[in-house]
Amino acid sequence: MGFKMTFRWFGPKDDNISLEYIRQIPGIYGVVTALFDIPVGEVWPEDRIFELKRMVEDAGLKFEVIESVNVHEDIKLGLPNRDRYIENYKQTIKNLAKAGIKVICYNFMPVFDWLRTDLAKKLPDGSEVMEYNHEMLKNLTPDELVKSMEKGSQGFSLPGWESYRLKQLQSLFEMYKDVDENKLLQNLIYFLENIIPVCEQVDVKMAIHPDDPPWSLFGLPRVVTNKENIEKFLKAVDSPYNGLTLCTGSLGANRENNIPELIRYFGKMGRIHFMHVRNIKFTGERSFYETSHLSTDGSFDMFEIMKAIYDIGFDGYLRPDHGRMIWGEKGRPGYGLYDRALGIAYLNGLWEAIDKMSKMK
Ligand SMILES: [Mn+2]
Repeated sequence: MGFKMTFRWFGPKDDNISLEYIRQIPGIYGVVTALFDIPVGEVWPEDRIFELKRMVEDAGLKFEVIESVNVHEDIKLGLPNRDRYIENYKQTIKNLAKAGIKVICYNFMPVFDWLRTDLAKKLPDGSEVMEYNHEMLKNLTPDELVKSMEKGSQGFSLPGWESYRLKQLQSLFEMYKDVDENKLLQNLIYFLENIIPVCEQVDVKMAIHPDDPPWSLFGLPRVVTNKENIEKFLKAVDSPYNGLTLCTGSLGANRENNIPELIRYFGKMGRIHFMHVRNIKFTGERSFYETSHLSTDGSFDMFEIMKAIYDIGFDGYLRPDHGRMIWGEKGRPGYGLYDRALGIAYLNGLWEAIDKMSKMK
């Protein structure tokens, strides 16, 4: 028993970290990756998936999790066009299944994916971290936010921040005027009702990523935010294939979300297929920066989080999430090699201790 440790990799063209380096991280099982150049809504071609699979497997790593297959905005908006995009999504699921993919991570966030107000906040020790300052965000327009994210990206593409989509910002906001939280939830359920039977057929589990941060921004609705909301769409399409990516840093940004409790709750339902584990340090009611993974550096008790993952008998996939930039590394904000590798060593250490202590009793 035990989980499978993975590492997010952005592919041969857009990641400065090589698969050879990733393979040298102690305890690594595989990478989670994607075809980042396929426009959202299009079918992922089989030959491209197999090409990626070969590359990963030739490096001695497993290729079993995709993060992410993004959902077309028309599906989230519930536009008549959505059925065409859902058909494409189903075909992508089938193509991924043929290549041995077991879990697909995705999200259902309108317009913006994850967001931060500073992608390189300098800490006293010289390391750089990503920060979310709620007061600062309230004073930004959506356009200003996009500009600041692009400026901080160090020239790397940021996952979920595709420029073609952000060019249509005005019209997207216009279209979301009639979509409230309940409508968005209904659109998510419609999507799941359509794709989950395919997932059951081909044995691919869907794992929705929580909204980051887990509250409404710029008046846009958000639904993957807390226990009650998550339970609604898990129960509405009641299949083990309709599951979660439980991201501790995203859900935990809302202080009312008790992460170890949520892990136990949804874990016992058999609905957690993928774990993102990271720590954050609160600087205000809704403000925080992303620390190293260590409990004493942040606001979460990482021992309690790993203990909950252990206690539910988790045998799915897990990865460290955003790390700091340290040791002079230049790279995609949140996705450097060094600090995420340190995170893995630490999480593996906690796990070994928990495992051995539990067996001593
Ligand atoms: Mn995450």
